[in-house]
Amino acid sequence: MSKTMTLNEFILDRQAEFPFATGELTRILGDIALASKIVARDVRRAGLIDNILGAQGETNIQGEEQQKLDVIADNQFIKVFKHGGEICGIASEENDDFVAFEGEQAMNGKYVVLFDPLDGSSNIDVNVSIGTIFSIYRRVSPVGTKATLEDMLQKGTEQIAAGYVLYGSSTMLVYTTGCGVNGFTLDPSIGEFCLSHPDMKMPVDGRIYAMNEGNIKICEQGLRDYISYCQEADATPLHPYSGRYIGSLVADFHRNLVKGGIYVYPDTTLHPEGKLRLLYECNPLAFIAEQAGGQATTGRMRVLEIKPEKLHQRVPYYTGSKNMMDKAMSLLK
Ligand code: P6P
Repeated sequence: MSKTMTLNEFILDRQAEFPFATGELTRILGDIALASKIVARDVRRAGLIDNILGAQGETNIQGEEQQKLDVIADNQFIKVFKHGGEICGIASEENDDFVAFEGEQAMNGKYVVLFDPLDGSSNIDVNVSIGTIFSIYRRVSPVGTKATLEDMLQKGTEQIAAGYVLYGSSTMLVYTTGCGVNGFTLDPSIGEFCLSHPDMKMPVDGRIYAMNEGNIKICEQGLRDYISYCQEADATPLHPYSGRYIGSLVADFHRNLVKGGIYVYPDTTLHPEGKLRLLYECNPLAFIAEQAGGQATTGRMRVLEIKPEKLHQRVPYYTGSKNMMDKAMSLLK
């Protein structure tokens, strides 16, 4: 029985892969792990704590009704980032504008974090898996000054680390620093994330497609052709594919990472730019997908190459197994 390796031990063990950090990444990922454990605790009790269930009664910049747990999770992550000493500013799905932290220690931070504190939160009240998604960049503004919007609007190729936490049947943290993808499962008995999925690779093929097919009549013909291909009974030995749509991006993405598959949220007549947000949903998962051997595009270009223009910019999103993505892109063209 090999020794259990905790997240901290793993990061220290792989420190050399992260050349310009003297413990900085350890502290940032440690902060994310701490906040995730607290959010996981609240998610596990959401049905019991009346003041958590239900909407906050406000709407965020996305025009979405904010769930109380959304706000609690957002505050929890901001708190650990603000006091961790490595982060000079953040951008979050739940905050209209980015936040440049005050104080000398924070302004000397070299990194910014962009995150969706609780993606899929409409699933909270029906007890379906939800997730946190995060993306870490080195700041481009001078150390010692306040973080700027430019720090937040960097291409996905500039990410130095990215990952997600899945609050599912177990709580998992999956991340990459550009040297592969590794997954850690929270062991509640010791309160530690332990390495459970080393060197994760997205199967090159799969037979699961994830799309809200309610949009099938308002998306482009090429995608309709691809979904028809997935549903053909004898196109290949893998056919027909299975349709699986959880309605929680992190859960759908994680299943595809483990089993192979494709997730699609296209531009439609209702969402002409797509629904998912580039900076704190699409880019971090695209980094992980590519590091695991998969792909992530807008249907027209590699997501990581997009130069962001707005904090809450939306893009059409296709991500998954290489062969499935190749087929989908060929039909979109
Ligand atoms: P729809 C959740 O709001 C989310 O951002 C993703 O987690 C999820 O995949 C998608 O939107 C669901 O959107 O329009 O299918 O309900």
